[in-house]
Amino acid sequence: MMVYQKLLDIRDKNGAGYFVLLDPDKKSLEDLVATARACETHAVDALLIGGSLLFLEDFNGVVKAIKQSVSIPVILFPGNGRQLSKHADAVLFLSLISGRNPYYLFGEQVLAAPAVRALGLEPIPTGYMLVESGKTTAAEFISNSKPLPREKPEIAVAHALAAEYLGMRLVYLEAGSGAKASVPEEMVRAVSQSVSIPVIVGGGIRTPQEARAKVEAGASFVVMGNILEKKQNHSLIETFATAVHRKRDA
Ligand code: 1GP
Repeated sequence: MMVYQKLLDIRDKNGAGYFVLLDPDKKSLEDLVATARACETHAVDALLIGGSLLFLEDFNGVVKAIKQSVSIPVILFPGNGRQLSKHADAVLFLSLISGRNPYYLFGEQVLAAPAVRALGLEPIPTGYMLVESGKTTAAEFISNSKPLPREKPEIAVAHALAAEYLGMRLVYLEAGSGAKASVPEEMVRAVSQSVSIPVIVGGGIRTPQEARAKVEAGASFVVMGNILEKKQNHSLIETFATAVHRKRDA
């Protein structure tokens, strides 16, 4: 089964899916593998691997080691075309649609597309939208693009609709890793009610209640990275999973 279909099935079964982002620059290989295993044990639905930069030399080796330690989907979430590996199950094929920097809208994608095909990766076309979150995030700085204003959900809706009409399969509302404030529920709700493709929400989510609020607002998938890197507390993973997986309140 294709990974995209698997994700839809997970969402339908659990109410929403819970993804954990592993940034290979932020942990040792041993820690990454241990966290990946803990994620699988504690009901995480899929792992995302990627970051805005890549200092690490052996990206491929890291993805291989993680893939060999878990059976949940391992999905690349690349900050650039260097972050590709045949050992992953799929790649979020991102276009940074909130910005107007042509390189991140369609430039890097052209360079990466032949590699995606050669590596046999399933590309999942994803409209990636940065949302203002109180401070400059790495994604914003590196991409040299403006985030969407957080108090203007209608602008986010217009972008998400355009993504759907262009054939994208996911919309990712991103406050940025370690963001001061996560994407407002009002925006998550407005976007989720306007498009028929699933909405992923990530960046700056620090508590299970906050994760739950994104699901109640309509998010199909919730992503967490930083909080797990900081706390090294594996039981926290399960608390988040339970919050995300509870079926929506009627
Ligand atoms: C970043 O959405 C992810 O791309 C996760 O963000 O690290 O803040 O949880 P955090």
